[in-house]
Amino acid sequence: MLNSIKVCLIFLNIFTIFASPSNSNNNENTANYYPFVKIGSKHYFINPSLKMNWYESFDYCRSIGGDLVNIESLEELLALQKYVLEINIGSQLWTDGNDLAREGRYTSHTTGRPLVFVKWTPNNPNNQGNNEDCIEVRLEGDNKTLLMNDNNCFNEYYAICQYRKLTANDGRSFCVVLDQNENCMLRNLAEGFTKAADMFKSCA
Ligand SMILES: [Ca+2]
Ligand SMILES: [Ca+2]
Repeated sequence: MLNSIKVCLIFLNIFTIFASPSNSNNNENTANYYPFVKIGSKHYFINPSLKMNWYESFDYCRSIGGDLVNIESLEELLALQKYVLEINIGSQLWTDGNDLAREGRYTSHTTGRPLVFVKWTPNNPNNQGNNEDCIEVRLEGDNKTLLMNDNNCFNEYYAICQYRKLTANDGRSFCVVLDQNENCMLRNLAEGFTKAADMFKSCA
């Protein structure tokens, strides 16, 4: 069992090595983010042909390499507002915010932490019918302002997915588990893969 865990960690660590800043030039290529598009400082994807309940939306975003959006600032909300207006989707859209675990305590399902930013529609969140635990964003008023509202998690809306990036913390967490020899072995293995990839390139 321990060996299986180590093998998993080894492959995850190899992935981290290849996804390190030394390869960042490729990662900046927009094509690598497909179908996500850059809006402000993040990459997002909204499927205009798919409305889902909140749980399905969360699974859907995970299945394409993302998470339901965790809106962290007014700048991010305004950038999304501009994009939603541009694509003229004109409806309600799910975010990852919810108070499913404890009524009135709104957390990000992506980070597991309290929301760092909220901008509610008037008189919300109101947990209407004691049955509103998931946060949508919707265009409100003549000014078409994107604002948040708690709503029934089983309502079907579009999902705003955000691209999920490995962070430096992900790399560190694996290194803590592996000892120095194993990390050296991984580095050698990664270098071996790089050399093999170069060899195949020269064949082409
Ligand atoms: Ca609630
Ligand atoms: Ca509400």
